[in-house]
Amino acid sequence: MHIDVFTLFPGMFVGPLQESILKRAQEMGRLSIAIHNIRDYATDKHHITDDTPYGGGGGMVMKPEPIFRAVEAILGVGSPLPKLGEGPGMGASIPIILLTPQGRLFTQQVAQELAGHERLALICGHYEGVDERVRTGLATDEISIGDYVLTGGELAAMVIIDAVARLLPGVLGAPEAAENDSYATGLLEYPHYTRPPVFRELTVPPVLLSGDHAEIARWRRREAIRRTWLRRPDLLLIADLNEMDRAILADLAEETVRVRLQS
Ligand code: 6GU
Repeated sequence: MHIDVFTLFPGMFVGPLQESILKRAQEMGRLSIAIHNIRDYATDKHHITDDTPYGGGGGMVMKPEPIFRAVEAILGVGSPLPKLGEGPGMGASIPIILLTPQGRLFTQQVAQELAGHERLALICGHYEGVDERVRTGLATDEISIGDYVLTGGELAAMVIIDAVARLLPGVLGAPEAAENDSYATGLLEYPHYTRPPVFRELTVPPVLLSGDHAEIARWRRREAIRRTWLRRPDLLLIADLNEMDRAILADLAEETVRVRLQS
């Protein structure tokens, strides 16, 4: 996959993309990332990229021309750029994703969807906002990474790159590593332990040392359901639960009632 990032702050991307799994993904040739400075595409003498909002009010707004020029220079002007609202079926066209707090929520499902593309373009919004014509005339999608406000789309772009990169074939060591993730299964992950068996009097659940793989699988499923029930009951409503999972859930509910009656 190739990802083009359009930003006013390319320096923010130095570091996070050059470490660990993202570094390896690039070295393996599974991922390439190009960071483009929007300012380089401003045509005026001072390379101005923002301006005051029409209608007044505080703050600055990112001007449309440098962003259009940058994206068209890199992706190729005249290539049929699909418009927002055309939905899926965009075929081989490149998603042009605007990153702002107004976008659709980024989830594991969206990460999987994006991982299916050969190429992505990410535009990082900044300041009080981006001229609306970037949204209506250039972007094909608009994404937010959560219900909070960041100073700009750069950190969001890095979050998306990270979440998408680890889904690309061959990037993670074991193929099952991504499949067992929280959210991929619809449940939070079960607790993990490694050596030593006793650390500061904290022990490892004996079942994990038993070598009984069927029993271990049952324990893990139960603990994943327990954790999801306690921390994110909203996920259980949409999780893919089988008969045995439902029995575990009923059992956990009973266990909780027992514990409450005891205390
Ligand atoms: Cl994509 N941008 C900004 N500025 N803030 C955000 C965001 C994006 N997603 C959540 N908060």
